[in-house]
Amino acid sequence: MSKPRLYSGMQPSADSLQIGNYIGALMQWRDLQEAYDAFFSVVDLHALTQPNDPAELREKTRRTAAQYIAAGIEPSKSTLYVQSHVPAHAELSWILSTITGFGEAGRMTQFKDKSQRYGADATSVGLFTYPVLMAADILLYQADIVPVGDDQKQHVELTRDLAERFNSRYGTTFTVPMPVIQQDTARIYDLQNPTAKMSKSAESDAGVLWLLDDPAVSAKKVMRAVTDSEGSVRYDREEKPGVSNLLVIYAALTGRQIPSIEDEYAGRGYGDFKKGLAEVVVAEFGPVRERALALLSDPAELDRVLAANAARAEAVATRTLADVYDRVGLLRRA
Ligand code: AQP
Repeated sequence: MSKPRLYSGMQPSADSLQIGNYIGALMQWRDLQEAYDAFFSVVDLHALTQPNDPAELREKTRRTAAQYIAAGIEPSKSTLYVQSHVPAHAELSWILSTITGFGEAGRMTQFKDKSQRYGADATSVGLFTYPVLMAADILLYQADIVPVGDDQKQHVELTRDLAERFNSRYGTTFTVPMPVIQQDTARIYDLQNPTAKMSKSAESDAGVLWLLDDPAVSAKKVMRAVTDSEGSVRYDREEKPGVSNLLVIYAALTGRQIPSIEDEYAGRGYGDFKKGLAEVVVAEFGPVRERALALLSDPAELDRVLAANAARAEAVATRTLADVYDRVGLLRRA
């Protein structure tokens, strides 16, 4: 029996991914790729909704793909490709935009937040239609599940609505996907501002643990992480956001339960705890960083892997798109 399908992706919006991307997404993807026919995309078309230097965007795209592989996504097992290599994404996005209500798209909270942040002049139509492109990404592959962060849940809901609308108007064409929302315990916060989500686009570098940071730099950032004056290693998201965040990172990277880590560091200061965590972080990311840098030292080979994977993705995507074109009444090219 064929495996159920999974689709997910990340934007190439920085030179390096951050540890939140790793714990919140890549670690799950790595596990899920065994049981699912998984499609993992570097969503470069989405990244165009923010200003980019063209040469840098190309480089960030390669670097993001290299980090997927370095983190354990296997291009021979999963389909790991660059979104713009498969033109059907943009094509299906257009068709779906014709069945998306203007008001419906306007209700997306991420658009409201981002457009407010950028201001009217820097807000593009592309940012407005971003969720429709995301729906196309998912529906092209007939994905059964879409692992995403909480902030993307509304976009997957829109995807489901569009799939159901299309299916009822034109006959069953799309699989209606289920979102798989990451656990709250997989959410990582900024080390310097532990009530804000750690993010690739954070204003300050000090609170972000980059996957490609030099291990000594990562260790230093852990040692300087904001904690509190209580001095006890105890999980309490409300009262002790800094220490709780460090505990979550520790637990996620070691596979241990938080109470067992609290026990280990009971009666010992934050210095010891941070030192322990710094060792865990360096042990986990040192090898990932080395693998990523090795892959990036041979861009031609990396591009070849991405091209082969894009061909696999395209074979699935063009089938869906041809069906969609037929159903909506576009005349086939003779
Ligand atoms: N802090 C985080 N904790 C847990 N998971 C996180 N993810 C991102 N930050 C954290 C997960 O990583 C994936 C990346 O998705 P994305 O690149 O499309 O954008 P994002 O969610 O907006 O991630 P960033 O790092 O904050 O990027 P920028 O700054 O470019 O917006 C998603 O699965 C997300 O849940």
